Formats: sequence, C-alpha cells, structure tokens
Amino acid sequence: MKLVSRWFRSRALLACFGVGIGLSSGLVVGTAQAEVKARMGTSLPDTHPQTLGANKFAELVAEKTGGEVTVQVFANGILGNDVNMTSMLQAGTLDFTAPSTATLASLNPDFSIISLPFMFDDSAHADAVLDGPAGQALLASLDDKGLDGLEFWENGFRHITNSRRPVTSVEDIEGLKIRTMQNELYIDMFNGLEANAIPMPVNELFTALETRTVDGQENPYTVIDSKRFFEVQRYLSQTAHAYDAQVLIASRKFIQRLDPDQRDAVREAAREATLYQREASRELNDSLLAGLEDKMEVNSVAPEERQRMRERLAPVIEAHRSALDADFVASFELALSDAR
Ligand code: EAX
Repeated sequence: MKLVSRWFRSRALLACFGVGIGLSSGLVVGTAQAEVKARMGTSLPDTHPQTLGANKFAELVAEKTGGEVTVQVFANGILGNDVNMTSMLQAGTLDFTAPSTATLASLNPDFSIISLPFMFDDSAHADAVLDGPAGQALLASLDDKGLDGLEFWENGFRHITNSRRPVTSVEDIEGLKIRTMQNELYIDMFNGLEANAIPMPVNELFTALETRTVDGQENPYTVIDSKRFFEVQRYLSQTAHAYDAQVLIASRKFIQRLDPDQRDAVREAAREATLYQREASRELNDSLLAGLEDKMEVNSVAPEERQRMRERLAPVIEAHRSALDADFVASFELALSDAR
C-alpha cells in the first residue's frame, strides 16, 4: 500500500502542481501542452521490419499521447550507424533507435549471449527468453548507460552470402573475407571458422561487397533483400548460425522530458509496436526467400554440417560465454532450457 500511496501521492502532487502553474501563470487549466517532438534513427531501409516497426511505434506514440508527443523516423542510417546512433541517445542528440544487440555488447558484454551461435531454436523460443526475466535483466542493464531499454525487436536468423562459392560445409567458409558486425564475438566466430572477419557498419557493406573488398557477409533475408545484397552476392547459404535481436531504446534525457502519462503511453506504444514488428519480420523472412531464390543461388546446409560448424565454434563460444557474468549466464541458460 505504501508504494501505491507514494505513487498516487506523486501523481496527485503533480496534478496540483500542474494546476498551480496553470492558474498562477494565467494559463487556462487544460491548455494543450506544447508538442514534444522526438527523432528516431534506424540503420535499415524503409522496407525492413526495423523501420516498419519504427514507423508503427511513431504512429502509436502520437495516437496514445493525443498528439502531445510525436516521433519522426529517419531510416537507412542517414543519421549514422547503430554504434553512432546509440551514442547520440546517450548524448541526448537523438531520442530513439533500435540497434542490433550485438553492437550493444560494447555497453554491456552480457548482450553477446543472444548472439552466441545456435542459441535459439526458433523465433518463438527467442521471444519466450527475451520477454522473460533474463531478457528483461539485459534491458535493465542499460539504465546506468543513459538509455531506457524498452523492447526486443527481431532481425532474425542470420545466413551467409558470398560472391565466390556455395557454403555447403565448414571448409567452404575457410579463406572467405566475411564482413561482420562491430562485435568481438562475431569477429571471433568467423576467424574461428578460418574465414577473415572484417567488421564494418551495415551502411558501408553494399559498396564493400560491390568492390570485392569483402567476399561475403551474414544477415537475415530481410536485410539481404532490403539492402539489395542480391545485386552483388551470387550465393546464399542457409546456415542460420545465429539469431539477431534488436533493442528499441530511448534516450533517458528524452524520457525525463515526459510526464508520467506520456511515459506510460510511450511504453504501451513500444509494446504494441513490438508485436507488430516481430510479426512483420517473420512474415517477410518467410516470403522474401522465394524472391531471393530467383536472384541468387540458394542452398540449404545439412544438419550434420551445421553441427560441425557448431563444434568448430565450441572454443569461441566457451571463451565468450566464460567472459560473461556467471550468474547471468546461468539464469539465461536456465531460461533457454525452460522455454524449450
Ligand atoms: O541492426 O549490422 C547488421 O548486419 C545488422 O544485422 C543490422 O543490419 C543492423
């Protein structure tokens, strides 16, 4: 009861204070508040579920705040890459973004557990773990970084593309120059497979593929399609070697400008936009494959070869797993097994 009364008291106090300001400054009580304008950056094109989700989030924020808060979306990395935009939120020069959890590992290494190869069985398994206590603990870990981790979005299972040869076995990866995200685990993964890992932001990747600076890359079908990598990559091999999540994050400096009702509305909008974003990601990842098969040589990878990939990566997985907080790893792995 104390907590409720404290919360109620704070809300009541705020209401009185608000009225006081209204009356004392001559404002008519109930005057429409000045619109709070937010900016959100994404690193992927308009057609990618990351930006589809951002636009849905913007629509819902305006709807749930009665237009008091609006969000303008800047897509396809025009404001910067995942790493840049996350830093901009911490500085307060941008208000929302949705980077891959892989790049958030630079703020909290524990985020890398999501990127460990072959961690999740399917999207539903990922939802169950990330929406549960283990995933929520990761979001809460951003609190002292000047960020509010709102929700996990889906990028999807990652597959290898390249311009040199189909990848049907672990050996086929050897010697390939593979672009990776700016994340130590991904760099170690592909070096561990005896490829040459070359980290770079996704908005530099098309040119790197086109000029053969790199032979290949790895991403879900939605990124391969929306970034038009099929124009500069001949082979798509369905390795599904890792699941990639993104995090809808807010700048704490922005959230502090909102009143409690507006904060509640932003959180509701984030939750509803998440359900929409995940559905859009799954529908598109299913539907885009057929189109990619018309543009690229697509091959499946035999289960025994994926198992050999997993075995080859065992030292990398263990090295990164053991570097994370042991209690957190234990809770995450319990959540993984409970959700199966
Ligand atoms: O979240 O950089 C990447 O490859 C990610 O999959 C995505 O494009 C950004």
